Amino acid sequence: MFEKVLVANRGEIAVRVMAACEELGIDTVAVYSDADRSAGHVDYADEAYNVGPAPASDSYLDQETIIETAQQAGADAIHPGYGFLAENAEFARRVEETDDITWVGPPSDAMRTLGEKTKARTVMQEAGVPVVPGTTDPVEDAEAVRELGEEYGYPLAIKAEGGGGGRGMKIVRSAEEVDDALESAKREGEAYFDNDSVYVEKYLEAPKHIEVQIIADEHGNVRHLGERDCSLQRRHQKVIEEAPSPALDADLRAEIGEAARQGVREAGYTNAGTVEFLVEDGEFYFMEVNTRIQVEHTATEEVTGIDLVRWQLRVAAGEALAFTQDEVDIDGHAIEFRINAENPAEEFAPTPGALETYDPPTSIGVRLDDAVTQGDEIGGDYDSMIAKLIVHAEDRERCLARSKRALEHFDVEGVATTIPFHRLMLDDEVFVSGSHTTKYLDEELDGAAIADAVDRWGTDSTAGGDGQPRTAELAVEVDGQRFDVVVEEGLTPAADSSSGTGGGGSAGGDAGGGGGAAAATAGGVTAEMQGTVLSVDVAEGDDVTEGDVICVLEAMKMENDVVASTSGTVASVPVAEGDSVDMGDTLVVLE
Ligand code: MV4
Repeated sequence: MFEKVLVANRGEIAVRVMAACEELGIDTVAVYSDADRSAGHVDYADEAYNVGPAPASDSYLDQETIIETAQQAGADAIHPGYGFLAENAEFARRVEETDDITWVGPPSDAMRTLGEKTKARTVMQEAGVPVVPGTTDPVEDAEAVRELGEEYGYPLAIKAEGGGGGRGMKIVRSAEEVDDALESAKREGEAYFDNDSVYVEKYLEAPKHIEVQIIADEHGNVRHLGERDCSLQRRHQKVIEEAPSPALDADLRAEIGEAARQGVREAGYTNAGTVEFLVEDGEFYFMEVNTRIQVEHTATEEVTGIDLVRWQLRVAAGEALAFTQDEVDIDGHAIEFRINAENPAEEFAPTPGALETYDPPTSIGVRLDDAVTQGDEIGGDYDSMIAKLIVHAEDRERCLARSKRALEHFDVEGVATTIPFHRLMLDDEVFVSGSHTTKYLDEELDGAAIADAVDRWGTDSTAGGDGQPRTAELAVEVDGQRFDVVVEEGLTPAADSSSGTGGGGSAGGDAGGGGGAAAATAGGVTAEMQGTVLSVDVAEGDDVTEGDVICVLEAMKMENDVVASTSGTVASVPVAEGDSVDMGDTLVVLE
């Protein structure tokens, strides 16, 4: 097994990979950009190296620097995560050719073949996998496309050879549209993928997106780990993924899994990968292969109990898969929700900002993959993902109920998130029935319902931003019963410094005034409850201004900032860090 792995990525996937390394006893190396000096993945790693400025092209995509960093750190393998360099066959080849460093991924040759869509179609066809009716050779001119239109009927899809993720795909509904569509598909292919070669498929109007998880070793063993249903997409961005698909029966499931297995075997594939299919009217058609670990691999892990990233590392190190196909069992149902810093009411526009509150749900059946903590900034340099919430239960119905519970208890403030959208989906008849197709979000769901969901469940900064007064919550007790009341902001008493969450209190910088664990007025600042002095932030002779933190007191398992309620000079500090204090003890004397 490897001794030290460099993870060429950031965010939750970098942490996920490092977690697998840690359990295997492998040391971890992070790389980071100038924008990520204090990012979660840097914190998690055993060592970390700056690989350049914030733009990904100057850091996370800098192949040479990353390989040099691995050599400098003495790493014996590189794991690319997803995105960035993960599907770059050229980078994979460079790593393969570097002495003493192993590529944790498929062979670069297999990546190259499967990355070219007509080659991938050919490989699949040779393995007996059904592909969408169409060409396996590039089409040269409009006349050839029109002939295919005669043969298969319209609509057709013209797709760029290097394409994927919806880029470079044009739909043609009649012979008259062929010339323009062909030209524009070629133009996009050239612009995005440096390849103006295109091919043609029959266009399916409303398919489901079903993808099969594969893992293969270097000893000829290929296993599939069942499918995921990723039909809920917005402009080719997945938002919710689930395993297994609510739309497949046992026969189709077995058939599609077996097809995926045969297909990647034919391609000489090893490591983890995903075979994507379109499913319509009980038929399935190969679409493309993703030669990486995917964002939504977690849903498969939850239902199979198989640690996919651990197996990526083990097969890359030459180990054989230790389970047979028969031993892969699908246990219950799992749904992954992408929690992004985006405003669903504004076309899902990214909303960078600080996570003023970040309090994810816990308890049975809930997994959270993230790399952030409260107070972190969600920057605009990379994707907008804050976390992945993965919910697992015995069956889909219970998984939906558990998901409602988990999302209700996911508190985020400071940025807009996709949480209100997910809560909307859990009440949405079409999604709940499992019959949604890839068209559903873009063409069928009512946009007003999304805006309503954000109004109802969004945070203050996203809900009702229409000139109405901002409100705040206040807890009151009436005859011993607790009530949460909503009051207009400005009518609230000075913010209570003890109301933060444990540990986050001092970092949150809530210096709103005295109260809570201590009272800090001119003269003696006294502790209002028994506690421990965590830090003393002033010394004799210091001038303090109203609102300055004087010391931090831990009381009732919370960190409380003791702040000055008036300005003055510190006359004496009778306590020191680590002291236990009782209620009424003087902490600081101001004059
Ligand atoms: C298709 C298709 C229908 N018929 N191909 C979109 C992304 C790209 N990777 C392939 N895509 C599609 N290819 C044929 N022949 C419909 C889509 C498609 C889609 C596929 C998966 C998930 C969401 C989608 C949304 C719109 C269109």
